[in-house]
Amino acid sequence: MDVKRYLTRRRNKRPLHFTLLDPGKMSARENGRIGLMANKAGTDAILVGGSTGMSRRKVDAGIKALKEKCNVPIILFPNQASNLSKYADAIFFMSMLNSRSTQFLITEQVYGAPFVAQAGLEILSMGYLVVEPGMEVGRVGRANLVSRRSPQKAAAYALAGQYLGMDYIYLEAGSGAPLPVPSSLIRKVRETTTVRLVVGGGILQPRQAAEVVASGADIVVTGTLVESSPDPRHDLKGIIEAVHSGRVA
Ligand code: 1GP
Repeated sequence: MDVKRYLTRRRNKRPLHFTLLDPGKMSARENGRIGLMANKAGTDAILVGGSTGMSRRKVDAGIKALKEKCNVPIILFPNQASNLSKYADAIFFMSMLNSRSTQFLITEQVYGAPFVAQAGLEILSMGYLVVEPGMEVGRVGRANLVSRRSPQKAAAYALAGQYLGMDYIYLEAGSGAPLPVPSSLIRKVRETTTVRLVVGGGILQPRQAAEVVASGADIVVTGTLVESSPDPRHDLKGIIEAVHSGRVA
């Protein structure tokens, strides 16, 4: 599967929704079950990643279960080199642009690159930018968080990522954030760059997803929603419709 081509073709029609699943938090079977539900609800791709309780064995098993059940691309969204899997369709090969630690800027990437080459994983290059409050990923990644009131700073980071050759920029508020990345910040990054813009963290309502898209996001990511909602199928459908149509049904 040529994932980049698939995503470009789909994005040319409408904004995209990705579902983030964490094999560190659930069994492979559960991964497959939720992936199938998200696939049926219309999600455009599944990201596999997480920051705690991960191992290559768990990621391999989770991805195999997803590949059995789903027909959308399964894309690695890794937190470290030791959790990569050859079974994915592609990898967001990413650097945390605002980390204070060389580990997340380049060291994990150096460890992971030979594995990625040997596995023949398709590369989607990404600059990852953590915005306040940043949650667990901001803490673990030792991020110099971008203030919610600093659209200029976010745009400068994103432009630097673009100039370094990154095709995607991910604006991340952190999984479980009380509020998504603010519209003013998304808009400024959109106006300043030509990258594919991914936005995630704290998106639980269709209204929030529609606003993120209206501000200029190409791709909206939700994770927590499927884990926390009492009716995930219904809630996910609402979010996906809002992303695809750009408005709340
Ligand atoms: C985390 O942006 C993603 O990397 C998803 O965040 O879990 O808050 O949806 P949520």
